[in-house]
Amino acid sequence: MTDVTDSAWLVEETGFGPEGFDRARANYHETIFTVGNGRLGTRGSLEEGHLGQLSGTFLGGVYDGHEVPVIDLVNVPDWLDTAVYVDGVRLDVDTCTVVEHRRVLDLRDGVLTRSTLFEDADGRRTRLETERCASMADRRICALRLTVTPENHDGQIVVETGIDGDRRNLEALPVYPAGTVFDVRTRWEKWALAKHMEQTARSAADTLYLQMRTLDTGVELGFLASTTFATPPVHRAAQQRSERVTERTVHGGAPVRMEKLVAICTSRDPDASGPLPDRCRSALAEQEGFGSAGFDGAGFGSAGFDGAGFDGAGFDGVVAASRAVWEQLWDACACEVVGDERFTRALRFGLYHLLITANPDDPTVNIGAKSLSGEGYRGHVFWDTEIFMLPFFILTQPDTARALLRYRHHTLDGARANSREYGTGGARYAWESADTGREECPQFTPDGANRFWTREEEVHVSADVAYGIFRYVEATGDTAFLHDYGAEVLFETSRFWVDRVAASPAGGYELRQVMGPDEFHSHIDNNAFTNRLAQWHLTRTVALYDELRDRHPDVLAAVATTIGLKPDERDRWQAVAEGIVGPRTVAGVIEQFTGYFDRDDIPITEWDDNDMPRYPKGYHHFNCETTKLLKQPDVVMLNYLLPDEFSAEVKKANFEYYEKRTLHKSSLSPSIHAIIGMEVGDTTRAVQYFERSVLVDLADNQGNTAEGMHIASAGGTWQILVNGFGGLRVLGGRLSFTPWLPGDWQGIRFRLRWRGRPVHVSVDHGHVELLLGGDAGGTEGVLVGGREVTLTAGEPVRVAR
Ligand code: IFM
Repeated sequence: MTDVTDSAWLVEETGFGPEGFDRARANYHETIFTVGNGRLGTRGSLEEGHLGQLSGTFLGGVYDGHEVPVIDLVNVPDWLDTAVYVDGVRLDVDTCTVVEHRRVLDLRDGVLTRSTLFEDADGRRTRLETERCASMADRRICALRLTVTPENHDGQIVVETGIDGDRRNLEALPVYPAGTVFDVRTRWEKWALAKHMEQTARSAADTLYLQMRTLDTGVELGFLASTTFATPPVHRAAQQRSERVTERTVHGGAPVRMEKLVAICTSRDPDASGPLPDRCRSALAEQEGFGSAGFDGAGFGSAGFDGAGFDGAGFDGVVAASRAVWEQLWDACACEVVGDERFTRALRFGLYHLLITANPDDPTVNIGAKSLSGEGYRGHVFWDTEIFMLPFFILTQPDTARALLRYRHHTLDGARANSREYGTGGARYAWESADTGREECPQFTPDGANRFWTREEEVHVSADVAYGIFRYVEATGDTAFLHDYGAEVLFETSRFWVDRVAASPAGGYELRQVMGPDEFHSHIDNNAFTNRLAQWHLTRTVALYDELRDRHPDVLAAVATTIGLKPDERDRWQAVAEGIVGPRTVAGVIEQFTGYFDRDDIPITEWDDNDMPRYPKGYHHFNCETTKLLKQPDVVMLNYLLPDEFSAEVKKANFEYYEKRTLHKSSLSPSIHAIIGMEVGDTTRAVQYFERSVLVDLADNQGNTAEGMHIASAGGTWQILVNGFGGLRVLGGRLSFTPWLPGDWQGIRFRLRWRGRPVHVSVDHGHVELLLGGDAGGTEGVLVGGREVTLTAGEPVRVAR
């Protein structure tokens, strides 16, 4: 087991006795124990499986829509697929008693370690230990190590391991009477299942190879597994049947120790060329020294039977290489609540999940609302990326931020088609996007009972993408990105806005029939958030156009040629930006949309155990239209996103007004109220929202972590640390820190990257300490509590608060 040297880096599951394995929480643990590397995620399911398990491996960008109403992120072949038998009895939680069970996820290197002691009906006790990881150093590689140790017997041990391609996605649960509860063993069996793959090749000899193809999208997926044993098995048989390849090894002595390396290559990998089996083979061969005979044609025998199995780097080598990359990742985003292990662990846990779901090397993929940790929201990409997660990547892992934004450029054709479909020009980003950028948002709830309008009306996502681009360029100075990709996206989305607006009878332009971030109100006109962000988008794009025209005419000419841009379009963007109607304001409170102030004011009077509001009696997700109740922040979100543009009084007035009416029925919501709560002085509420947000998945406080991580909330939680407690805003293009700390905290630390240089920030009750990194001599002007401070690289600065 992992050495417990720093428990603020470790997430654990522990059980003893008859309840040693908590079946009711198995799916929750599968989500939180997901291992991954940005390219793929594998849920933390037990290798041997059990009733009620919801296992899955997901590869970024691998979607399929075969015979389902809405495209799915495909649950691809299971590379873990391993079972152990003792004298013919299978070791699993359905067959045996679990005497002890412990798992530890080490956030430092992404290795999930397990130790389970099983007892069978005849009293034989056998310990099964595993370690697994998805390599960060080579995203094609996954590794598993298995140790089987009999504790009170000398029974025969058989290990079966392979690749299982017989996988299904969950499709829909039939409608049952309200209140129906299913046994945890059978709950997933009630669901209709969607098949998304067919086998295209397989072989089972020295190595195990399975190739599957997604049925509609035609993505080929190659999985090649190679095993080595510390002590040669006495017998080995490779087996194959439809969609599954395995090997069965019989062992003459104990303990049994196996290492399994799996290479996963696909036809959609960037720069992929050559046959998939060859690419998988060379990926394994590159894992220096790993049981080479197992896959080079010399035969399993020489690697597996001569005891030479662990000669080379093997599992440890994969982990060591991966750990070296993890160290760099953590170095860039280290953070801590000083002296508070629980919050530090929870913050790191969120960052771990962000890091394992974003791939800096693939600009054709993005992050789904449940990351690569589950099937919730079918792997679709929302505004969650640009508004909740991108700030973390921009300010700590800018290469990853760049790749995430390039996905928007990659899917621009899909966005163009979306816009055409709704009768406008340019490009309109999908509310729910997958592999092509086409709109994938369902129109109805799965039971058909309720209509969603987000697909048609939540158009602010196009401005959110623009917001992400401008914030990225501001923080990194990466004008090459702007020139090569950003400008085209910004121009095309600006074209969408000028077609989407309607002339107002009172003069100017309106945006009608929209839905703001608060999704309780549909078909509304002039949502303050949407209007203002579209205006900001257009204004910034006009400025960009002018800058390109004046300073980079070649760049402008190239983009203009690509998209057929005419000079008068710029003037139209400006005219619409200047003419978009502003919101009604009463005593500083911005009306969320036209007529909002006239809706029914239904008080929130009850809060749950997490101090989160309950729906007032008689209200639910689909009937708050006529009320002032909000699902999640809308105006308050706007105040946060454009900090330069609203006075302290306006922010306070809006927070106080909308806080009373916000139900926080999205996991995205509390983070924004935490940050603005701190800014306007409602610190009690702010801390409650922080706790809610930071523990959303570890404490499963939404009750649905089983379906996947609330990954936007992890991004929002990082923003609470940095923008809330750290008080970071970018004002007039400069970093500005106005921290606030709860009285019982010692301090916080976090690291940022600003215009190519690291900035280390440390805050306690007396001081803010800042250290600018990078080449000697570099300087950066910042604000601390409103005072100007110049940072010089390598020289720590301590400022009294
Ligand atoms: O994008 C969010 C939305 O704001 C609220 N419902 C869930 C979506 C996906 O996380």
